[in-house]
Amino acid sequence: MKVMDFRSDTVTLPTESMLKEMVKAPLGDDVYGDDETVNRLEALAAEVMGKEAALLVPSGTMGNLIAVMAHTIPGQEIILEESSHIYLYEVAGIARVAGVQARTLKGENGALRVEDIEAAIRVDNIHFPETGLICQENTHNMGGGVAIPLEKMEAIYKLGKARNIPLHLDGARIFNAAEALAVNVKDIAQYVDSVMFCLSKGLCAPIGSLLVGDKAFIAKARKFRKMLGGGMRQAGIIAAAGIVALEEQSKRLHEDHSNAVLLAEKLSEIPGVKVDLSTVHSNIINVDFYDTGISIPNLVNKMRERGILVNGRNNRLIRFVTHNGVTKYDVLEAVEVIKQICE
Ligand code: TLP
Repeated sequence: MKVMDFRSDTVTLPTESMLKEMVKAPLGDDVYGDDETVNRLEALAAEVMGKEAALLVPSGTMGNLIAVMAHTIPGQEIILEESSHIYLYEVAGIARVAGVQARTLKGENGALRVEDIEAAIRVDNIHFPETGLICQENTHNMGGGVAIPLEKMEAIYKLGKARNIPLHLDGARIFNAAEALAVNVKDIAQYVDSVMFCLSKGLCAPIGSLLVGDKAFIAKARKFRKMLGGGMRQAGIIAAAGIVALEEQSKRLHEDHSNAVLLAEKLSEIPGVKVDLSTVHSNIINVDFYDTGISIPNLVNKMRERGILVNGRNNRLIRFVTHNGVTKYDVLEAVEVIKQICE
């Protein structure tokens, strides 16, 4: 049976050119700084994001955790959107490992409001922790892949700078955000001190994320990476795929975005199925199946039996993610099958 996997863009397989580059990559021990290919990827990542330096880490989760550790001291409080990945899906690493307290704020489709952040910043009081960091996410995963506009990020940046609070961006899908906003990734990254972005999602690399920031921040981050066991040896094997991800795969994301629009439009024609088309900005869509009267676990199983893999979000939403492994024809075929399931 043909399988159409809409669970995540993390399921993408390395491309032919990645596999070729991995085999011939010059390698060395990266803990000594000797891996030429890792050094090349880190230099490229810093340049692309307009920052001084970069660090290759095994996963987005580790990159975010290291960023929080490098920006804060234990006992501080950090501001996050209440459905952000760092808060919901990273096993409370910020609490257990970084030792900070989360102050969550309700966003609008994932976007934090600058007024809410201003009100949440702690004042000097013997009872209060200090606010140590403001985190944002762009595109916003739980918000349905929405791209947060630059003006909002700029306003938050100005507030952070005025109050001397650093800013971190979970930019796991920053290239999708740049595509959706029709800007360069640098234009987004300029409004934060550090960005974590993933090579292993829509960009198709098998493993790896990067953390970018200024030199002093990355030097601190490098030490925390070692502490967490993320110091890798001949990591050029994965960095080689990462270079291809940045150079080639970042240019094809518009295909995933148009497939997401097609999928959203076609699914919303099925009776009982709803998609807020105004939130379909990138490659993630949240689809509301509540009015079909079929439970989400049941729908997910029925789709699986017919070769369509998806993840349920809650008791009404299923998330669909488009990526290099699904074509326009897969989208149309999947819609036909889902129509039959919902009838
Ligand atoms: N997201 C995964 C799952 O963990 C939910 C997915 O399939 O979308 N930030 C954001 C915004 C993410 O979506 C993810 C992964 C991460 C960070 C963590 O990256 P990894 O999986 O590399 O640790």
